[in-house]
Amino acid sequence: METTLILIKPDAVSRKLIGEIVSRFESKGLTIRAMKLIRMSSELADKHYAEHVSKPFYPELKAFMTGSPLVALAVAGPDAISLCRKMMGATKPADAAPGTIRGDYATVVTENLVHGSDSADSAKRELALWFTEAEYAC
Ligand code: DAT
Ligand code: MG
Repeated sequence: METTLILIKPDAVSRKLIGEIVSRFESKGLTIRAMKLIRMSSELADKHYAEHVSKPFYPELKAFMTGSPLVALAVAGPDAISLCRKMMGATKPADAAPGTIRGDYATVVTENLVHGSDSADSAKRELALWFTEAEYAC
């Protein structure tokens, strides 16, 4: 059993895709352990995207992620980390396979609808930034 951090990004919230995206994870058989609609602060963006802060696309990414509310979820299940990444599709929507969230609903890389932790270490680090352990415990 694993728990991963999923963000339903501001573009998905604006486009009223929260229900569609949550429904995909639930229909797959994963469990939503915690969920909140929240505006990402500047400080949280820098921590969450620590690996990207020095990259040329970071200012645009940060402005997008902090510009309006998003939904943060703790999602649990067998192999939840890799399973959710597979269901999200490739980072660039043009490379994302049909049937994935990005493949079905996104067109540009910044506005690619969802974030999902990419490894067990990332999941642990990212979950701690967004939730207390008590919030997503069984
Ligand atoms: P992922 O979200 O698939 O884990 P990532 O961690 O490499 O991808 O990048 C984080 C986000 O940053 C990604 O969802 C969209 C944005 N991004 C990544 N590469 C980019 C690029 N070359 N140009 C613009 N935005 C980019
Ligand atoms: Mg990533």
